[in-house]
Amino acid sequence: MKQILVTRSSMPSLEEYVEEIRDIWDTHWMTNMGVHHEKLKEQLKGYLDVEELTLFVNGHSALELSIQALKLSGEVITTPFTFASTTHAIVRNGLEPVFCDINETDYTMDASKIEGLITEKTSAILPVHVYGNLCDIGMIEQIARKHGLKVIYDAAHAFGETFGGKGIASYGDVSVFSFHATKVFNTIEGGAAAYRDRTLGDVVRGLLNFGIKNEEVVDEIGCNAKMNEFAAAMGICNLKHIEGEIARRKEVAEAYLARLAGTKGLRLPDFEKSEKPNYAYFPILVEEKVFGQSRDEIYASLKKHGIHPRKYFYPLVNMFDCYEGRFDVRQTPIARKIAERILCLPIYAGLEINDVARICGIITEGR
Ligand code: T4K
Repeated sequence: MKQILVTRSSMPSLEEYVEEIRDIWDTHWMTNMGVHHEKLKEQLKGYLDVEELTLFVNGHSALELSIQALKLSGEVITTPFTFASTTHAIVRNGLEPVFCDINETDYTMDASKIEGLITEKTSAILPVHVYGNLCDIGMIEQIARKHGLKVIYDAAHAFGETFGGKGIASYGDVSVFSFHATKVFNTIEGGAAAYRDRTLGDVVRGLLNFGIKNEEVVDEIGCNAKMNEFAAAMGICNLKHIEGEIARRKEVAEAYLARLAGTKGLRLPDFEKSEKPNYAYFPILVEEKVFGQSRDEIYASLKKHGIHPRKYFYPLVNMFDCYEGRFDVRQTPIARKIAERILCLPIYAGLEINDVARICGIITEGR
């Protein structure tokens, strides 16, 4: 049986990639900020519309080291409706995550609930532009200014998006992207961070190479989080095709919307709310009583047909086994409700429209 996974990495042609990496066989320079690394960085600065960008081995390291560089203390207000990385990055920095509930409509942090969670220990807010849905940037920035808090946006899902006509990473103190194989734009594994304060960028660039300043000076306790040349070369190739990638994803998203629109009990994503949507995910919210089937029943019937959607993000981070006894999931009731009802359908550039039709048929006829 043909298997359709939630996503499938976009790749350039083999010839294109080989051409891009050919010179590495002459130079033998494979990592540590080589020419491909620098070339990709410059290209991405243009595409993401940011003045400064630092590349990383993955999005998680970008998040973890940016938090370290900000020298935060105490508590960080964040969302439980996210990938493990967001919270782990806070905890691995010795900080305490404080979970804010999310909006019913776009699943981002409910900015109206942030102030109620601020204590004298709060040092930052770490919201997520989940599925590429942008957070309430205006309100978050206003609260941060009023209370003297740092803002780190987890923009892992928001590659290429804009707000107010500016690149999404123009907001907050830091914005972090993921270039993992499953993302709209990939460097196999990879990530990046953009900073408001240039000096913060300098600190992070030190941290991602063990804190080595020069051959004789090591002035930070860093680690190794450098993007290598093969990853950067993949990024250079993929960036050439990014407009086609997003256009094709748009076709897939529109095919889903056309077939599922008006289905009672299913809430579909609203791409029109974004200035420049990237169609990273296609989450549907299932209201069992109205639709006639639960999220888990749809998940199971699709699986029977070789289709593998994902329950991003169930369980919530504040329900993870590794955090057992530490958080109370009842404090984020909306997030809990959404996590029990959400299902991300397959979406990627190579997904055929007749497969989208088949997926929609299984969903709607299964009731
Ligand atoms: N913040 C947020 C909000 C994030 O969502 C993420 C990552 C991060 C931070 C951290 O960024 P990174 O450090 O990862 O750069 C996947 C990804 O591994 C992860 O990057 C992503 N979020 C998360 C939402 O999804 P899994 O555990 O679902 O991956 P996996 O291996 O089950 O793959 C999912 C599907 O992707 C497969 O069924 C098929 C396809 N796939 C996968 C791989 C590995 C490919 O087509 N090619 C591949 O090479 O986490």
